[in-house]
Amino acid sequence: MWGIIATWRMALEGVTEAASALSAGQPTARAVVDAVAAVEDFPLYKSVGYGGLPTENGEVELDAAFMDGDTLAFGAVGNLVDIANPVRVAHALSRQRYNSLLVGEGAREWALSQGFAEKTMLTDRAIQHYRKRCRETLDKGLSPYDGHDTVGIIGLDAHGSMSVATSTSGLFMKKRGRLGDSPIIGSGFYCDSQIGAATATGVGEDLMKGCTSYEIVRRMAQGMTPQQAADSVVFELEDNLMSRFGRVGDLSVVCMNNRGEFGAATNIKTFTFTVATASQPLTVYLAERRH
Ligand code: SD4
Repeated sequence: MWGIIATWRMALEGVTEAASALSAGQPTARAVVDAVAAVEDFPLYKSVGYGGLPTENGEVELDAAFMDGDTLAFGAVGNLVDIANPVRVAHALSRQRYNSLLVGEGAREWALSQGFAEKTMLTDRAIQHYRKRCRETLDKGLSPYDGHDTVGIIGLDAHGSMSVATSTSGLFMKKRGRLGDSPIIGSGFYCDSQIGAATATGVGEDLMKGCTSYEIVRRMAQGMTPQQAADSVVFELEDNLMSRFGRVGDLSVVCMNNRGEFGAATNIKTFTFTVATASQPLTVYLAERRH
């Protein structure tokens, strides 16, 4: 069995390539990292990699992670500025024994020392979009933190190995130095080849409160199906935060177990995700709020 699942439709092109690599028996790490890097490279996605929206002070600070489900090794970067593919830096860090999570200038220095390419990640289009959204947010009284599109991809290869990777420019209007869940192990991603993997997208400040991805994997280990684990974690977290604070941000997750069974849950109206497995062709699904 092999399988791949990704948040959002934007991952479609990368996932298509990854699915053919996995079906040809290629290892999961490469398939997943290449698929996330394809999303990072695409200039029209405003929430990931090149063309991502800047922080308040005009820099594109990117977060990314990679986790190997065989060894539980992970690597992650936060607030990385002007390096072409944060997910590749995260993957390289997962091979180090220490310094698994590097942020800011230190992450950039390490990436450069390893030969990763510098690239100006801020585009004119992103600047214009940022300004337009700021105006709309003020004019319409919207919350600046609404809307989300982090890419998270889980792969299962024909040898039974699993991995997960994430990449994001974080929340719109975030402050300089702000980290969300995407580079935080257990929150934005978790992967154990003996069980399964999960990844999240939405308001990191809330996803982190539930250690969301770890909790989904833990529930799969206890015998829940991926769908049961995804639904129960998202809606229990939502109820918990609503009862304590009276508000909750967007929470969306996808997960897969090591048999290629998958699940997805969201507390927003609709959330798209993409799946392909040995037993089903590439499909874009629309998850709906079910609570
Ligand atoms: C974060 N979870 O930084 C990410 C945001 C997200 O598209 O999903 N953005 O909190």
